[in-house]
Amino acid sequence: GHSGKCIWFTGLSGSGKSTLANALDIELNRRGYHTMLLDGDNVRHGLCKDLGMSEADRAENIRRVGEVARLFAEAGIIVITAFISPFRKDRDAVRALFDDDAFIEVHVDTPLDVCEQRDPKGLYQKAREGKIKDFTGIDSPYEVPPRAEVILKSDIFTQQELVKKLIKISV
Ligand code: GGZ
Repeated sequence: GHSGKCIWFTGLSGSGKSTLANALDIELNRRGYHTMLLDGDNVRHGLCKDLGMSEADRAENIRRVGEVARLFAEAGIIVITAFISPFRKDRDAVRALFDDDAFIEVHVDTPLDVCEQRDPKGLYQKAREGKIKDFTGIDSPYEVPPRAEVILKSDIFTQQELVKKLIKISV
């Protein structure tokens, strides 16, 4: 299909990826586009429930999500994904599955200290206490995307402003 593409959100836990991906999904549906939203909530309990948070397991998580995204994009659907996807090589491998104009990398660029202050699930606190290991930004790296098509500053702009920017680049 022509309009199928993948809008790939990446960013730290608590950066606002899921919230923005959700808001974009709703707005695209409102405008009549067929979309599919993939995030940890619907993927890590099913398709990827055998995977943990090691570097190798994250790579496999992202690989599977990328392949699913490609299948649905080929069917003409706008696929929106929201995963930390902290490793550049994993994101670039997904990018390579798509035509140049069919993969849009969106970096939700919220500073670590802001994410940690939000700490909506108390995970940063647990990571600081050593109760969660390999936590992104604490004891596992986040590799900033050097060439993201979109960079969103969720600590500076409103959700409405950011969704407007996303719509412009999505359709
Ligand atoms: C980072 C973790 C971890 C570790 C559990 N590091 O903010 P959340 O809670 O709701 O989303 C995060 C989610 C990360 O899953 P992803 O599939 O997005 O990760 S990746 O793309 O790297 O494969 C977080 C929670 O799971 N979580 N343990 N160690 N986030």
